[in-house]
Amino acid sequence: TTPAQLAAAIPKAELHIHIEGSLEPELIFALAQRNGLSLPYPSVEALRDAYAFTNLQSFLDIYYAGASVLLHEADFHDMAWAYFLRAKADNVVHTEIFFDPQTHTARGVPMATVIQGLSSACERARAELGVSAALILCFLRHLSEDDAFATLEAALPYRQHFIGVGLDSSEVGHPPSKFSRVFARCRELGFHVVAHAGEEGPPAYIREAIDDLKTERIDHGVRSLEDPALVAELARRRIPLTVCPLSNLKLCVVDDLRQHPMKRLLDAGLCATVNSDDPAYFGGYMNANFVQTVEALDLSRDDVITLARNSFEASFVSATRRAELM
Ligand code: ES4
Ligand code: ZN
Repeated sequence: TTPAQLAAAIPKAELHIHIEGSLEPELIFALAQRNGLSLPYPSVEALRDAYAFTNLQSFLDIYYAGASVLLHEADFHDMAWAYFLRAKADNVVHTEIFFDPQTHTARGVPMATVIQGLSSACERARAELGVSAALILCFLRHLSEDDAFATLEAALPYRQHFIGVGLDSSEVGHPPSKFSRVFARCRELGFHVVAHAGEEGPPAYIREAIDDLKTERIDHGVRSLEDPALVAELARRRIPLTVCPLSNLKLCVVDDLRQHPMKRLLDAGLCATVNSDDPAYFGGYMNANFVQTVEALDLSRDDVITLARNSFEASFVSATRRAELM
């Protein structure tokens, strides 16, 4: 077995996937038709041709536009189910899924519609595919902390349907400390806490996420390498990084996968993991990310095993499910 073949075959967990980022252009068009909406693109091909990003914001603009076709519970369910079929095909056995309720509630979609549609798909994935899945509610960091508090309030009647909270959207100019109070409340409530940091933002944002928000993982975190003391602390405390190689390539965080920092992160002793982020937009699901990274960086079989083991170590799976998986 080559390292790339092992990467594809090995059971793994996915910990950084935005479910709205799994919406393929074909499904965007099908849902638009089902819901009687018109799109500002004439065809699936024209929409896909618009997926040429230069940075995070240029991606987010089109990602939020794509999500606007989601109106009904069945739309959220169908989107997540399509992702679970892809995950299963890539030997993902456990997944922790981000969703962005504010993107939908701002358009008048009820919180119940969003959460019940996604949650029923998670239950179905476990029953029909043997894939365990949990939801992580993300606050949009370009909006206010008051808006995040209102979102938390609206979601609390459904609290049994999500295990944690995260922080995503436009990073630069919106440091983690903007959300200190709402994250403190979420920790009190017993939610797991994670945050995007150090994707485009500086290492200081990673420090704020761990010190101020007390996050249990960092989403992306690739810019940690600019601060050796920070790397040492992340390694010592085993704070995982959920890294997304094809995302970094498509958003021009790296020019070429051969320059991707994954090998340096592993060599620094960090608990780094491979994830797809927004697979419909960035050119591939879990195994596309894993295999292309292994090939570009000439990773070894041991590196592959470390990455798969890290994905379970970094996950929030229950002790009983962990025993089944590891
Ligand atoms: C995202 Cl790649 C990325 N970064 C920040 N926020 C996001 N939301 C969806 N994808
Ligand atoms: Zn992300």
